[in-house]
Amino acid sequence: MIKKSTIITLVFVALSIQNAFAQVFPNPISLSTGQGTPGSNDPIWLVSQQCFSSAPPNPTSASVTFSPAVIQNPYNAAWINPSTLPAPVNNGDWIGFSATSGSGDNSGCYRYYRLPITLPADCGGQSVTVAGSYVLTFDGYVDNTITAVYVNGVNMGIAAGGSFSAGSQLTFSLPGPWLVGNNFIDIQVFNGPLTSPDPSGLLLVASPSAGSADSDGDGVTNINDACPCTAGTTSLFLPCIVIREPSAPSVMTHV
Ligand SMILES: [Ca+2]
Ligand SMILES: [Ca+2]
Ligand SMILES: [Ca+2]
Repeated sequence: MIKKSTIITLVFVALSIQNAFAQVFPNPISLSTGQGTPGSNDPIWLVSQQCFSSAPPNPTSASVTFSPAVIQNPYNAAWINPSTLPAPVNNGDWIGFSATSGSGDNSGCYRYYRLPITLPADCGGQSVTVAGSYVLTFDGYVDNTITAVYVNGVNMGIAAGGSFSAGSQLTFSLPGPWLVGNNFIDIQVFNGPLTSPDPSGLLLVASPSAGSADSDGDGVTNINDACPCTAGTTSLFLPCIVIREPSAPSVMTHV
């Protein structure tokens, strides 16, 4: 006969494991656009169904509705080849409103690309709601221009820029404001010029220029850290899963 205390212990262990899985901060590499088969829906990125001709509303407004972004098939030949980016950020691809947005999409208008992410309560011992405790730094390649970036509806005030060729990326950092639980990163993209249709797309990856940022202080920089907010070695129950394409060389460290 199983003792009541044993059952309680087993339930506690089960809840702890579930809790541990709920407390994983995403490694920045796992957030790249276009991680999937060309022509299929992006597994994590969404795009607004509307292309706003002027004064786009706040992306959290009810008037903005989203559907899955689509991995370009093929991407426009003038755009940077995503596989030429340095490992480990060569795991992404171009996305758009349809599989052929790279050939032509509405132009003279603004679309939002949205990344929903779920965040635990604290990063490296500091509340995630404290600005700068968890920082994501991205490189955005775009046709034609990134015009604004929002975190949970707050405009980050990032100067517009970026383009689609090698070296023309817009690099930007997002220090928050993060919430415990569900968060939204929204990238506002303007597609020009004023002819329609015209190629449009977005390739967003973690920026290698984030350099030495190390949120949990364990000596492994965030971009190479499978658990960027958990210092020390992994235990059996810590789900420090490296999400990578099978073909990509593994450089992340489980610490
Ligand atoms: Ca264009
Ligand atoms: Ca680290
Ligand atoms: Ca770590």
